[in-house]
Amino acid sequence: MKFDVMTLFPEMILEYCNFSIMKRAIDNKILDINTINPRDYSLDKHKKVDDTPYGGGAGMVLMVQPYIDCYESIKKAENSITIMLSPQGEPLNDSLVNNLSNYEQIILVCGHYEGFDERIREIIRPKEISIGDFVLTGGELPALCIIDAVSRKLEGTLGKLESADEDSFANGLIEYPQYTRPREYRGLYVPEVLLNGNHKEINKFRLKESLKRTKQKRPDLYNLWLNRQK
Ligand code: 4GX
Repeated sequence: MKFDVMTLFPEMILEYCNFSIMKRAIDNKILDINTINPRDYSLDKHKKVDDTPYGGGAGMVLMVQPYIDCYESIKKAENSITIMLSPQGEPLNDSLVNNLSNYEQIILVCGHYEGFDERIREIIRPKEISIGDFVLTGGELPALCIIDAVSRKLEGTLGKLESADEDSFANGLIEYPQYTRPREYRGLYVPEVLLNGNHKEINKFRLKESLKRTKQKRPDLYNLWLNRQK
């Protein structure tokens, strides 16, 4: 899968992807991360990419020309989608991440400052996605959230030991508590059931703990789970 990220700060994207599981997936050719900088497409003699808003007001607006020329320079695969990161977008969740993992190419458009000249949206017609109801300074962190969450769904990204079918949202519940050595620490013990090798009992314990936590911490997810059991 290929990600093309349009950003004024390509190092933010590339640096994150240079570690841990992301780096391994890139080295193994499961992932290809490419950045394109709209500033390189500015026709202005000072390479300007933003300007003051028509009608007045605070802040700057990203200019249509550098963004459109940059966008049009990207080679589009047959099965590609363009996403703009924005607080007005569709909320990101596990099912949207699963849908995105079926594309061959994802183009991510990151903004900064007050936002884009509206004509950028009109011409590109991107899908808009939000990572939550709060305001960031730029679209790079949300773009990385999408890259990271989608990448771990791809075959071969996670090892057997980090399987994605066993994570929180595979069954719609919050994760059960986990323990490793030592058996006792400051008087706190690992639950006995995890030590006896009875996997039927262990699975029963883990499901019970997942349900208890989900009911308490995320009643919205708990109700969805209950309805799915019917
Ligand atoms: N989930 N931001 C984008 C610039 C901007 C403003 C308006 C388009 C339209 C965010 C979020 C988020 C801050 C990223 C504003 N771009 N993005 N940026 N929450 O807060 O996705």
